[in-house]
This record gives sequence, structure tokens and C-alpha cells, in this order.
Amino acid sequence: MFNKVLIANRGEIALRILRACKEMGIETVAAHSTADADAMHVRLADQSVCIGPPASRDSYLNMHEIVAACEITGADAIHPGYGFLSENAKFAEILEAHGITFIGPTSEHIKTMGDKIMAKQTAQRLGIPVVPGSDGAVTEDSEARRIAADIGYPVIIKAASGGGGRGMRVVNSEQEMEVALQTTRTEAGAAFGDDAVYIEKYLGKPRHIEVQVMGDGKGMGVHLGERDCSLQRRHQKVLEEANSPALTPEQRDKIGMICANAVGDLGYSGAGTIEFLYEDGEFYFIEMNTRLQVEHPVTEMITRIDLVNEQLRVASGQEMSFSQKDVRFQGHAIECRINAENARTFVPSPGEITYYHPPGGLGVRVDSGVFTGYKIPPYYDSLIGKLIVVGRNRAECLNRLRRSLDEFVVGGIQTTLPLFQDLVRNDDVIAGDYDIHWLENYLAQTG
Ligand code: MV4
Repeated sequence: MFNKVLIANRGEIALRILRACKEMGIETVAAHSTADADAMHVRLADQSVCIGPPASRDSYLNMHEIVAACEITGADAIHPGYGFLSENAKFAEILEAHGITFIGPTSEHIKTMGDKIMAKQTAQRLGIPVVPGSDGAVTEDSEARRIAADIGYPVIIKAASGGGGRGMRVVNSEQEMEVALQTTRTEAGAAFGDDAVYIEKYLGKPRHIEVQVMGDGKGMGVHLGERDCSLQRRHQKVLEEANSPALTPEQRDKIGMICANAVGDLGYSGAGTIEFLYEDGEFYFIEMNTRLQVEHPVTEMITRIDLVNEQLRVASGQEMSFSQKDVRFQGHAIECRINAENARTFVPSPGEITYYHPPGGLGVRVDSGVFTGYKIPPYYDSLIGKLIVVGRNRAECLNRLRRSLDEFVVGGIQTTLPLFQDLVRNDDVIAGDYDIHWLENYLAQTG
């Protein structure tokens, strides 16, 4: 196992990683920007190193400063968290060259999954169901029209280097194809330096369901069930739950085992998430994320497996602490992302938290780094914490979530807590009856 891990991230996830390290007797180094000198994880870490000014590109994205911080402190591994350098193949490659362990998959696996065309071809080869569409990149109008006529309109054009909702365009008829193809290519070239695009059948009312996987890098893969992340706004997830209210145990086992076997065959190492659109009882692969995700706690709450602990084990060459037969899904968990934003306009609300009272009690977990007197800097993502609630079933989970939200007080700034107060009392949310467009429609209707 590692002696010392450098945490190349900030906020709640930096604290989450620090906690796992502490429980495993691993020393920690917090690599932080000047704006985060007073952060909770910096105070709790064994050592801290300032890696630059507030702007992310000069600190949390500054590979050379981070490698230098590693060498100064003698850290033998880096945990990248999510965002920032977590899916940067070049960073993983640099660390490989420096003999520092990147806590995540190989740079090759990151590269493959970062290219959405390669990712889809790899998924298909491994037996994962994919969305019908072009076999690889499409360059000619005639080819695009032939494929679209074949699968039927509407179709969606996606940039190979896009992902997470960037570089996509829906095409409703053949007349729109030429302009749409040209525009998407040009935009992709400008945004990603790669104008390769591909075509898929457009699914109109899917759910977003993702499967948590882990590989040991030696051919063993496991799945930890799925999360339903359909409640989102502008490709930002708002509320996530495990299990998905839409799946039966048989469906879970089937898609889960397909993913577990695929990850094993790939020789994948560490935690990953295989994202699907789910419509009319069918799964369609869209992307694979090669990092720990924001919403990983809902999986932890229903499996009682510490995903960061397992990442550290696998990255250091140990076996995972469990195998597939040990995985049991018990109860139901929901996560609410608490952002420092106005709950209706989503305008960021940085500043001083003058009062902070998180909820507690049975089945309640709050992952956050904030406290009374903490000043939220304006330079980063507005996520300030996550409320995660677990119950023996979905109804109990929702009751517990309602009372937890009633207890949660954050003063001095605006947060998204009032939105959740409304959502947990909505009939569709209570019934689990929503797709990826539900929240945006709800927000448009309720003003
Ligand atoms: C789609 C789709 C419909 N059909 N692909 C958006 C993010 C990116 N990961 C994939 N996305 C979509 N791909 C096909 N063939 C609809 C979306 C989509 C979406 C997906 C997941 C969660 C929220 C979404 C919101 C709008 C569109």
C-alpha cells in the first residue's frame, strides 16, 4: 500500500479522499491553490503544498506544479478526484513516466474512453449494447443521409471528442442534415481541435442510468449496480438515486454482469462508470467515465463498499476487498447536490457561510468541506456539499430525505436546498416517474 497520497483536488471530494486515506493509515498531502489555503481538507491533511493562484489552469490543472509537489513531499501516488485532471490521459502518462502512481486506469484506457467513437466501438466489441448508428466517424453528407434513412429520423450528430452534452445536435429530417453536419463539425473542430463526428438514432424520452464498475487491472471486473441520474439540468446532475426506480433485480443483474465482464476483458483498473440511455426496457451505451463520480456515495450506501478504499487497493496492486458474489444491494439511497446557487435561476452565490447546520441521524450522510465562517471562493464549481440519505426502501429514504432537508440550514449564501424541498414533495419524483427532460420541463412550468 502507498505511504503517502497527494490529493490533486479541492472541496468535498478532497475531504472524501482524505478520509479514506486516513482510515487506511496512508499519509496525505493536500495540493491546493491560494484560494483554498483555509479549506477543511488542507487543515486535516498531514501536509499541504500551495500549487498556484486561484485560477484552475494555474493550480489544479497545472501538471508540472502538481508533479513538483509530489516530488517535494515524497508522495508515491496522486488521487485526482473528479473534474480537473481526473480524465487527462497526458497527466496519467506523465505520472507513469515519473514513477508516480495515478489512482485511476491506465492512460491508454483514459484515451480510448475519451474518444467517444473509440469508446463506442470498444463497448460494442465487448458485448455492451450500443445506440444504433454510424460505424465510426462520418465525413460525407451522402453517407450521413444513408445512415439516417436506415435508422430513421430523428438522429443525433455527436462530436467524437465531445461528451457530457458538448458538441451534439439533433436532426429531425433529411433537409436539415447537410447544415447540421457541417455546423457540428465546425463547432467540434473549434472547441476540441477534432472535427470527427458520428451519428446515432435519437432517443426521445430516455432515462440516464449508469453502472458502477471496478477492475483489478488483471482481468477481473465487478459491478456495483446502477444509479439513476435522470434528474439533471443543462447536463448537470441534480439528484441521483440507487437503485434506479425503473429496473427489476433481473435487469440489474443482466446489465451489471455485461458491464462487469466487459471491464474484466478490457483489463481495466480501478473505478469506472458505464453510462446508458434506457428507454422501453432497453439499454444503450453512450459513454464510459474513467473516474470516481460525484454521485458515487449512493452506491456506497446501498453496497456498504468504500469505493475510494477500493481504488487505493487496486492502484497499489492489491486485490479488491470483495468479489461479485459478496455484493448485495440493500435498501435505497438518494443524493442531493447542494450548490451555492439560487435555487431557481442557478446563478452562483459565492461568499461567506455565516451559519451552517447539517442534518444528522440514522441513514444521513453529508459530504462537504464547508463550515460556519467558510468563504466560498468564486473561482470554482458551485458544489458545496452533498446530502446522501439511505433507507430500507425508497419510501423510507424519501421520508428521511424530507426531514433531513428540513434540518439543513445554510446561512449567508443562496443554495439549491429549496429546490429539493419542492422535488421531494412532487408526485412524479415520489413515483420515480421521470426521464432526462423531466427537470427542465418542471423548472419551465413552475417558473
Ligand atoms: C443522446 C440523447 C438521445 N439520443 N444520444 C447528452 C450527454 C451525453 N452524455 C449524451 N447525451 C445525450 N445523448 C442519443 N442517441 C440524449 C442525450 C441527452 C442527455 C443524456 C443524459 C442525460 C441528460 C441528457 C440531456 C439531454 C440530452
